[in-house]
This record gives sequence, structure tokens and C-alpha cells, in this order.
Amino acid sequence: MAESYILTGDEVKDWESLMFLYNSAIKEIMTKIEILKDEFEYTHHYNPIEHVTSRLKTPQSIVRKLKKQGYETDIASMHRYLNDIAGVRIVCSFTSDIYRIADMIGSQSDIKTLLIKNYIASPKPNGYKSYHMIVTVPVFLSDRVVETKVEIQIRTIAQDFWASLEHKIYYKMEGNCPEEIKQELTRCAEMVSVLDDRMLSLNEAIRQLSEEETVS
Ligand code: 0O2
Repeated sequence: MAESYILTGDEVKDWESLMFLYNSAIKEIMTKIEILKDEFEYTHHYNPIEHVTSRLKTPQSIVRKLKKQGYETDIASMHRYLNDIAGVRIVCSFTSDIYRIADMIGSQSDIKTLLIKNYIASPKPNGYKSYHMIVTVPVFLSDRVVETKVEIQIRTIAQDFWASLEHKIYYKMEGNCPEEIKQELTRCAEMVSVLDDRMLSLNEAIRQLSEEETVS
């Protein structure tokens, strides 16, 4: 795992098999999202999804998180306690799209939703807004099916812009960020919320106008 952790031959095999599973789970989720996106475009002539990214958590980040939460830094703990080794992020245009996308994913019969963290309805004190779902998706291997955990984060473009910057300059500094920068980031998060609300209203107004044009 990290530089200071030497894995035995068996542990390397376990690590590789786990990473293979998480990577396969990401592929399953990405395919589902791709299909939903195509279907939405086909039936509604509208695409709520701007872009989708995925990542496997790095060994350094896995060790850091396990230590922070007080767990052993071994492969069994990481599999048991970490929910976000496989991560998929869906970035959409408007706040109203977030719940629509979450419902479409959560209602698929082979997906089990284990946990929802709704930081849209209850933003974090720093202003972080995003909708997190921890789900399991079945990964079909040659001899068995493994339900594998994936964290899906859904947020608007503006929320994603804020979170990416905040992650870079603060989140990874583990709290050692100067107070004035923290406050400025929180003020920026408030501006992001206002911007999202105004863009949503604007979109509604445009939609109504085009409906009226179609009727007349
Ligand atoms: P990285 O580098 O993205 O992997 P849980 O996973 O539910 O057991 P946790 O980690 O408290 O416990 O869950 P939470 O709050 O849902 O956070 C999971 C991920 O959401 C984080 O992963 C970040 O990617 C993102 N996140 C959460 N809070 C913030 C925040 O305040 N700012 C930003 N920019 N991102 C946040 P990692 O492991 O922290 O990081």
C-alpha cells in the first residue's frame, strides 16, 4: 500500500483482487449511467448529465483515511470500513437534476442503496454541497457474484467547481488552513448556492417560454 507498508505475496494478491473488483464495479456503474443518459436524451431530448468521472482511491488516501478513523491499516479493514474505494462522480447542470439522477440510479433493481448523505439538503459547515450515495452493484465473476460498494457523488457544475478547489487547497491539508481562507471559501460556497438557484430559475423561465411558443 503506502511506501512504509510492505505487503506479503498473499497480501499483494488480495490487494490486486480487491482492486479488480472495485474497478469492475466502477465499470458497471459507468455503463448504467451511460445508458440512462442516452435514454434520457432519446425520450426527453434533454441531457441532465454534464459529465461523469470515476476513480479508484489511492493507497495513500486509503491509509490516511483508515488511520484518521482509528482502524488498522490492512486490507481487511479497508474492505470492511471504507465506502469510497470505488468512486463515481456525476456532474449535472441544475440542482433539480441531482434528485432525478439519484432516483433513476437508486431504483434499479440490482443496485442496493446502503447509505445516503444528502449534503445538498444539509450542507457541511464549510459550505460543501453534494449528494452522496453508497451503493452496491453486483459484479459477475466466472464462479460467483460479488456485491461491491461504490460511492456515487452527484453535484452541479458550480458545486463541483467549488469542491475541486476546496479539496485542493484545504481538504487535503487536514484542517491546517488559515482562518481567512476558510471563511472566504465558505462565502464562495454561498455564492455558488445563489448562482445555482438563479440558473435553475432562468432555466425554468426558458422552459416555460418554449412551452408557450409550442402551444401558440
Ligand atoms: P478523496 O480524495 O476524494 O478520496 P464515509 O466514506 O461515508 O465512510 P466520509 O469520508 O466522512 O465517510 O464520507 P463523506 O463525508 O461522504 O466524504 C466522502 C468524500 O466526499 C470525500 O472523500 C471527498 O471526496 C468528498 N467530501 C466530503 N466532504 C468534503 C468537503 O468538505 N470538501 C470537499 N472538497 N470534498 C468533500 P475523501 O476520502 O475525503 O477524499
